[in-house]
Amino acid sequence: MEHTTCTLNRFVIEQQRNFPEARGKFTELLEHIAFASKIVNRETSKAGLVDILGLTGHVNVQGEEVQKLDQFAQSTFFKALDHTGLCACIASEEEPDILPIPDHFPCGDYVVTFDPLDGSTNIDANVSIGTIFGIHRRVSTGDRGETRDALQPGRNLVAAGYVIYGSSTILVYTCGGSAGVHGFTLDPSVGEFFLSHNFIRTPVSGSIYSTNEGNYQSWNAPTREFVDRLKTKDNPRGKSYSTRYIGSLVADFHRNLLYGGVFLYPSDTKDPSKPTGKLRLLSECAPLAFVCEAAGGKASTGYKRILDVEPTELHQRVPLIIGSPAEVEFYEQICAKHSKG
Ligand code: P6P
Repeated sequence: MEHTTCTLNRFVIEQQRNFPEARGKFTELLEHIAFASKIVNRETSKAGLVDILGLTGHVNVQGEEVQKLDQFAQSTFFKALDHTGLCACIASEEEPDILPIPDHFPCGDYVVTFDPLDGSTNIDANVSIGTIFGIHRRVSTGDRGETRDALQPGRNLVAAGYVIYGSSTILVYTCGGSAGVHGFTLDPSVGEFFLSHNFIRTPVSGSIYSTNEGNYQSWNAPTREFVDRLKTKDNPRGKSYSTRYIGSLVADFHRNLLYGGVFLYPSDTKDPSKPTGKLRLLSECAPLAFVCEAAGGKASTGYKRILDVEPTELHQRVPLIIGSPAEVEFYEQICAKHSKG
C-alpha cells in the first residue's frame, strides 16, 4: 500500500475488511484517539510558548506532581471518548479509580486504559513524551462500566498503541497477532496521520540496552548480572552493547522497537512502597507488551510474560523488560538460574 496517501482512517477501514464481524466501532474509536492526540500534539509542540508548562500544584494517585500538560492530555482524551457511545469506562494512570461514562451519555463495549502523557517530567526540557493506550472489551454487563472491565490481563487486549510527540508525532497501533504493528506520522499541515511504518517488525536481537543504571545498587542479583554481562562479550551478541536511556518510556520503547534492543525497568529496593518497580501494568506495560509481541518482540517481568500478569488493582506496578527476544530471553535465563540457587 502506497504510504504517502494512506491516511490512518483509510488504513483502518481497509484493515476492517479482514474482520467480517467488525461493525466499524473500533475504527471509530481509533479515530477519536487519533483526534485527541492531534490536540495534545498541538499543545505539546507549543508548550514553551503558553502557560501550560510546569506543575498544577496537584499530586496524582501515584504520589507524583501533576504537570499542567498531564491534566490537559487526560481531559482531552476523556472528552474525545466520553460522548461517543463506544466506551463503558476509561482508566487513566492519573486517576485513582476508573472514569465512568457520564450518565447522560450512552455506554459502549470498549474500555480504554491509558497513560495520557507519559514522561511528562521531561516536558520542560523538550524531550519526546508520549501517550500509551490499551483497548479491551468490557466484561461487566450492567448499565455502566466497572473497575473489573479495566482489570483484565494484557492477553485480553483487542488493540493497543502509543503516540510519541517528538521531532515528529507518530501514532503506532496494533490489533495484535498477524494484524501487524503500523505507524502513522502526523502531517500537521493537513492534520492527518499518514502511514509511514507498515508492518513494523522488531529485530530478533539488538545492540542497545536502556535502563537507569543509577538504580544499580538497589537492583537484585539477576538484574545486576544481566547488565554487567551486556558490557562484556558474555551475552547473546558476543560483544558489548551500547546504552541509550532517554528517561521517557515511549521514546525509549519506540527507538528499541525500530532498531532492536531491550528496555528494562526492573524491581528495585529503592522505594519500599514500590517493590515491583515504577511502571504501571495497565496503562504502560501491558499495552506496550501487546505492541512489542505483535512486532515479534517479548515482554516479561523476568519470571512471567507481561501479558499473562493478572491485574489485582488499577495501579499495580510490575518489573518490565521489553524488546528483542534474544535479550529478553537472556534476562529470563539469568533470573531462572538465580532462582535455582
Ligand atoms: P527514572 C517517566 O517519568 C517514566 O514514567 C517513564 O516514562 C520512564 O521510562 C521512567 O519514568 C523513568 O524513570 O526513575 O529512570 O527517572
